Amino acid sequence: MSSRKSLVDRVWAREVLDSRGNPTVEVEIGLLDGARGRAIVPSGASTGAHEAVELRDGDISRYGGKGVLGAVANIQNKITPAIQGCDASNQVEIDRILLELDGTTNKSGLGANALLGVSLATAWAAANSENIPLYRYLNDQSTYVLPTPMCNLLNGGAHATNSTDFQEFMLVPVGASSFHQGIQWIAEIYQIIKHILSERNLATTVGDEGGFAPTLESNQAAMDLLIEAILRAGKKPERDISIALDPAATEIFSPEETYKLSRENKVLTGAEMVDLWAEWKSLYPIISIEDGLAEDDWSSWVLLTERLGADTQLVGDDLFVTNQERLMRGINLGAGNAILIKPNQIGTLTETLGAIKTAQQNGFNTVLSHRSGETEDHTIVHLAIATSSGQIKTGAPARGERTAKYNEILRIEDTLGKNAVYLGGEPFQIKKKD
Ligand code: 2PG
Ligand code: MG
Repeated sequence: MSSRKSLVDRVWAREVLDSRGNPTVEVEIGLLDGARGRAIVPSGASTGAHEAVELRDGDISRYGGKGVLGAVANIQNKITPAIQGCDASNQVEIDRILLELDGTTNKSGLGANALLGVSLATAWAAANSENIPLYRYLNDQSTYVLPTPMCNLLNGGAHATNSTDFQEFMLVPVGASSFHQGIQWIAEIYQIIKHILSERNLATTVGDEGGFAPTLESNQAAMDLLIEAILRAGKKPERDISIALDPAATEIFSPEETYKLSRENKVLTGAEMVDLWAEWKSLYPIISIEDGLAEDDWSSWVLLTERLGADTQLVGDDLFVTNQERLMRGINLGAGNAILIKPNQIGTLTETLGAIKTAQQNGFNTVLSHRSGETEDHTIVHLAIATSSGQIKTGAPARGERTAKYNEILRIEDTLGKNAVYLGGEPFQIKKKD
């Protein structure tokens, strides 16, 4: 609803800290009616080469070069004058202005971190101006699907040194009857894993996303540990809890176009990686594999989709980078059947919602996702609920920046009561091609 009151009055931009202790961009937008909206931009470690550019200062005298004062200055000096007086409830127009000001395809002009902070803070301000939650502002309906969580219990790869080659070993409470029951199951298993690790004299320290990061003898040992913990919790693998993986295979892809599993002293071709996933799928209740192959290894992705795509969710993260053009390429080639949605990979809310829509129209599943460097910002929860994505990936059921998301879903579940729907494993089902 457009009214004079929702015109942008003031913009504040500042440098704040993320969960890794690195600086990041926070933006607040104040409207003429006094409503305010705030957003903080997250940051990845295993970033894809095709992501929009995150502007860092590179001045090594501050934060080891990771400062974001340049992005903040771009907001203050270039973006603010251009959006002051614009209608915050016209998100498409605000984002169009941002893209025009940036003037590049990869957002290197002003920085995707500058653009996204403004874009999301605008949406929050507009929702707050109407006094409704963001998910309802974006999509007003009577019932909402709460996302089934993919919870990261064991961290490896770029998120924890001296652990597994593969980055994320996640559990999905597919058999729970509500979100709160699902998160309870996962939190209980989290404590059980800690207990098992202590029994074996393994480290109980955690990685970037709050999951444990023990030094295990092989990648497969992490799978066995998950199964043991599920069973000790009195739950049935597959019926109650399934496994989702994000090996982040781009990180182990070498210039020779092979995959290096350092932990096991193995080097695999793309086809051999596909064999490995097929073997794991036959041994474990795997419901979803994200980035099982590298970001530009399209032919192996097609092979994997042919082999496992009928009954396994194959999620493109680095492959698609929330980018509609790359997503369309995957849809046309038959590479993957789902997309990970990270707003900071693309830079504006309008483009993020566009990627979700394109995916949904083409029968691809959508998973809203955090980054490994996170904050208390919980915008992704609202995006997952507004778009009926049905899935969210937001780390361990521990550490404040991860629980900020889970707790927001718990709050919304409580508020919606009977109008909140939890679909368990259903959103992971693969849509049949006609
Ligand atoms: C991923 C993410 C989030 P990062 O690979 O999916 O889990 O990691 O933010 O480091 O890219
Ligand atoms: Mg990933």
